[in-house]
Amino acid sequence: QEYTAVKMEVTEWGPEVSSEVKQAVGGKKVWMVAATLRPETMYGQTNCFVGPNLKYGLFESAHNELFLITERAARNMAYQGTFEGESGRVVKVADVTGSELLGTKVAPPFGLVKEVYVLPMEGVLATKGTGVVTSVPSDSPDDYRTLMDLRKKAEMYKIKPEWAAVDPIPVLKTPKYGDMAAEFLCQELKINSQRDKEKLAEAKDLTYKEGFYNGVMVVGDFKGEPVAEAKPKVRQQMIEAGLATPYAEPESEVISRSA
Ligand code: ZZB
Repeated sequence: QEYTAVKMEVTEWGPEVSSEVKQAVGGKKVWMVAATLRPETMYGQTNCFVGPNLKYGLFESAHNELFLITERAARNMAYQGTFEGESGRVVKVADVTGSELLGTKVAPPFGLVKEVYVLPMEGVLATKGTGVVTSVPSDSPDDYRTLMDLRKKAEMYKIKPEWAAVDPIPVLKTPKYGDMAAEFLCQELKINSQRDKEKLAEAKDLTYKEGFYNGVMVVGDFKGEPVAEAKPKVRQQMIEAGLATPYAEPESEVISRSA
């Protein structure tokens, strides 16, 4: 699976981030890096998700910068030429848990909203991507449902309501689902919680297919173009801007995950 790893610069730490982490960072630039299969939807980022119970680290990357991702992802990237230096070399400068990161502000690359907050998502898998997920609630049913859950029970999820205040942003339109596919399918399939895994998987599949085959961009440099054509172009622009990097998962893990 070839993902696009999108780099979201940390612009302000949340209230729970430890002084150890801040000290380890010093003045370095820190990127929270999210793996996505939908680079063309990055205009519609409204927040960033982490698993509150997952363990993350800050890892030395290129140009004296740090990547905030899972250790597993750092090991993979170290063999894919993402970091500077010898292949396979991983240097962790600090540990951080997902719950500590809530309320941290990041700058989503190509996002129409320039600064968004880190929020918790229950189903983030430690075994996929970087463990950091960028949220596009217009076109990802998981993201839409999670954002609505968080808005309903902000206190229970230990977030401030204003962190979840950005509404879904239309990015592309399709004949079947309009320009808010995720909301449409969550209503159509009566998906009432982020824990409704089976229906969410079905909604995700439908959204992927309809968007890819019948979607037309409604924002960005490729507005008016089919999604399938815009997808590689947006990806290339992000990579050239230094705001994304290709990321692949090892074959063995892909197989064991779907088995
Ligand atoms: C932005 C985005 C916009 C995504 C969208 C999807 C959609 P897949 O297909 O199963 O490989 N993701 C990435 N890492 C994780 C993780 N560790 N745990 C849970 N979810 C994760 O899934 C790839 C997608 O799952 C990624 O693409 C990411 O969300 C999420 F409009 O990034 B995506 C219809 C889907 N639309």
